[in-house]
Amino acid sequence: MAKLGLILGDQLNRDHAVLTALDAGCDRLVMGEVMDEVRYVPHHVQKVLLIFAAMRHHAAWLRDQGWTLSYHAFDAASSVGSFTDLVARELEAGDITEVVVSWPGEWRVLNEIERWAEKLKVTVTLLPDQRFVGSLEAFNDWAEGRKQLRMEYFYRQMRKHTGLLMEGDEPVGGAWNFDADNRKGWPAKNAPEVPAVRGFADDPIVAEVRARLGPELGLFGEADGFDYPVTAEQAALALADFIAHRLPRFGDYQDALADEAQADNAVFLFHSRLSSSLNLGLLSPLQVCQAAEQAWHEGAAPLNAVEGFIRQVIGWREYVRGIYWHLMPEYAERNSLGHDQPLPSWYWSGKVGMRCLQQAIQSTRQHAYAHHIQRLMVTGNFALLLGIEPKAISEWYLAVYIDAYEWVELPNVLGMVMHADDGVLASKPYAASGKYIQRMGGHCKHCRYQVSETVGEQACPFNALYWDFLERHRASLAGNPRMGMMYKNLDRMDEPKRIAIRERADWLREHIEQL
Ligand code: FAD
Ligand code: DLZ
Repeated sequence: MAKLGLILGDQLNRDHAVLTALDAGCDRLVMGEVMDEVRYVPHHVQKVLLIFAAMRHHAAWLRDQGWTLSYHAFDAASSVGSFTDLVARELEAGDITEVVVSWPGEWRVLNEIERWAEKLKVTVTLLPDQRFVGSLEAFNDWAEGRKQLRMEYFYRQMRKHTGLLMEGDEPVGGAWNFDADNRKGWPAKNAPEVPAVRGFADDPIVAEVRARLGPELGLFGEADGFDYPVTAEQAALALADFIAHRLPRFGDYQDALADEAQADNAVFLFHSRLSSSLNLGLLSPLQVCQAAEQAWHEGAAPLNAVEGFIRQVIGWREYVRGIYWHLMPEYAERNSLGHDQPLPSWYWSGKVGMRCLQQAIQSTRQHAYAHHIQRLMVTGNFALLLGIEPKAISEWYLAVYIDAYEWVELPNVLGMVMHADDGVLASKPYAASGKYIQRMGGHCKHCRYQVSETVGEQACPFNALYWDFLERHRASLAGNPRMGMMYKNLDRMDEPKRIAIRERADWLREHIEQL
C-alpha cells in the first residue's frame, strides 16, 4: 500500500512538504495538465505555457530524484478534466491509502480537495505550503483581535521574524520604510538607461508545449514574446541579473511610468520581473530577499532600493496572502462601493486612445506583464473611477498576468484597487486624476487627450471620472482623514463646474467603448 502525493502546477518548490512527508521508495506522485484549470478564466497563453513547461521540467527533476511520478500531459482530445478526475484515475490502481497535498493557492481548489474524502473514499492530508516565509496560523494570530489590519505593522513583524535588514531589534538605517525616497517620476531629460531583462530562449520542452496551445483553447494574448524562466536554475540566473543590473535603481523608479517613446525597455523598467518564478516556487522569498540584502552589504545597491524590494516580498506578498485566507470565501463577494459597470472590451484588445492605458494593455498582451504602477494607477485606477463591477475586473487580472493566482490577485484587485473591502486591506482608495499619471512619466505628452483639461471632448477621461468618483462616494469616503484634501479641492469648485464634470463623466460612461 502506498500514499499518493499530488503536486499542483504552481507548487514547484523543491522543498515541497509532500516530498518530505512521503517516501520515494514506496509512495508515488502525480501531476496533471488539467482542462478545468486551463479554462476557469481565459488565461494569457504565456501563463499556460509557463505553467506547463515548468511542470514538465519539474516532473523530470522529481524523477531524477528517484520519485515514481505519473504525469498526465495536456491533450486536447483526451485530457484530464479536473484535479478530482486526476486523483480518481490514480486511485483506480487500488493501492493508495492516503492522498497528500499542500495547501493550494486558491480557495476554489481547496474546496475541491476538501470533498475528496467523501467523494473518492480516501484519507486526504493537507500540508502547509512552503512557498511563503510565514504560516497562515501566524498571520491569523497577528490579525485576530486587531481593529485594523495594516501592512506596515505586519511588515515590521516580518523584518523581526526574518532578521532581514535588522541590527538587533532595530531596523538598519534607523527607519523601517524608505518609501518617501521611492517616488520619482520618469525624468523627461537625462533619464537613466534601462538595462534589458535576461530572457530565456525556447528549450525543447517549451517548444513542445507552445506547439500544443492552439487558438481552439480561447487563450488571451500573444505567445511570441515568451522568455520567462521555466526552471529553478533559470530563475536563479534571472535573480542574479536583477540584483546586478536593476536593483540599484529599483527604489528610485519604483513608481515611475515611462512611455515607450522615452525609454528602451520601458515595459519592465527597474522592476525585478521575478513574480512568476516566486509564485511557481522556482525562487523562494527568502532567497530573493537575502540576495538583495547581500547586495546592500557589498555596497552594490542603496538602502532605499533594497528595503523597498524586501518590503514588497516579505511585506506585501505575505500580507495579501494572509488577508486572502483570513477572509475567504466571503471576501470574494465584497463590493462595498456598489460598483456595477461592465468591463470595457478594450481591456482585452488594447484598442483605446488613452496612451497610458494603451501601453499598459499592450505590455499585458505581449508579455503577460505590466509593472505595479501600471496595474495599480493605470488599469486599476481607471476601473475604480469608472466603477467596474469588482468580479469583472478581478477576472480580468486573474486571466491576463503571468503571475496571477487568486491568493495574490484578489486582495490586490478587490482591496487595493477597487476598495471593495471597505478598507480592510488599505486605508484609502488609490484614486487619482490624470495629473498623477502626468507627474510619474511621459505618457500624457504622447496622448490624444489633454491632461490639463477636465471637461470637453479632448479632456483626459481620468479627470472628470476622478471628481465624479469623489462626488458619488462622498457619503462613504469624505469622512476618511486621508481623503480630506481631495474633498477640500472638490468643494472649492463652483456649481456650474461640478455640473459640467458630472455631464462629462456620464458621457464617458455612455461612450466608454469609443475612448
Ligand atoms: P517588483 O516590482 O520587482 O516587486 C518585487 C516582488 O514583490 C514581486 O515579484 C512580487 O512577488 C512582490 N510584490 C510586489 N508588490 C506586491 C503586491 N502588491 N502583492 C503581492 N506581491 C507583491 N502580483 C502577483 O504576483 N500576482 C498577481 O496576480 C498580482 N496582481 C496584481 C493586481 C493588481 C491590481 C495590483 C495593483 C498588483 C498586483 N500584483 C500581483 C502585485 C504586483 O503588481 C506584482 O507582483 C508585480 O508587478 C510583479 O512584477 P515584478 O516581479 O517585476 O515586481
Ligand atoms: C493556472 C493553472 C493552469 C492554467 N493549469 C494548471 C494545470 O493544468 N495543472 C495544475 O496543477 N495547475 C494548473 N494551474 C494552477 C491552478 O489553477 C491553481 O492555481 C493551483 O492549483 C492553486 O494552487
